Amino acid sequence: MILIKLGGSIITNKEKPLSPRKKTISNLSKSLKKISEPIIIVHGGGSYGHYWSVKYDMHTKGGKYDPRGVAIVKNSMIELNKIILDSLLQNKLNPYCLPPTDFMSGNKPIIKKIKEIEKIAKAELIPVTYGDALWYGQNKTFILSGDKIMTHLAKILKPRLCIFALNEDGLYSDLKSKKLIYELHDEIPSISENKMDVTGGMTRKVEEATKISKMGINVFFVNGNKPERIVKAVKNRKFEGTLFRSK
Ligand code: IP8
Repeated sequence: MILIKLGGSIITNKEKPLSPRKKTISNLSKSLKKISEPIIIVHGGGSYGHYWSVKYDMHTKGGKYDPRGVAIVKNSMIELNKIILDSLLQNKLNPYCLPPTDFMSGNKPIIKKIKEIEKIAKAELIPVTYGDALWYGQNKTFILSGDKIMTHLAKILKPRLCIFALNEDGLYSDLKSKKLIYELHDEIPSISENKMDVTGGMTRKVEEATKISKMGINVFFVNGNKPERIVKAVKNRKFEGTLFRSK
């Protein structure tokens, strides 16, 4: 089984509020169609969820947020999720919409529910979930990042490979020359940040990837604009991106 995170920066234009990159999403769907193994998709918030989270001053640490903000963030994620589902359907894939409230209780994963997701994926359906604003009791809400969801799912489901599709070729050892790091073991590379990201952007992604690789699972950062690279990686032909090789 393969876990794939479609980053917000690849499925939306992060510079422009509420702007899906429909052509890119469709190209990604077409490539995913070429994968014969069960897959689970997680997607980020991009210029939907993050845009509204910033507007309403909501952050991952959680708190008593403006209910209007919570409602709008959740609604915007459903909108973005629908765009992804529509694209998968149009490309003859069978997505199974799975809001994170289906398998999270506050900030805790529900193990039994997550185990069920594997069965859905093995039944030729593609579970599709996403980062979201989640209630966690006592009037508090937090923003659950899709990156964090990847770690929760990886820990319980032990996929063969975790893929993060980004708007970059991978991680760079030097941001100026954009020299790509092909393989990482323990070292943490230097990272550039995007201000529209309430869940910690690339730093968070690298943190989660490191946690997952320590579980004995390979993690691959790849350019989502070149979706054929995802297919090649899944088929073990070539890793054109950054591979966090597990121990
Ligand atoms: O883009 C965050 O998910 P991420 C989703 O995967 C929201 O960090 C609601 C901002």
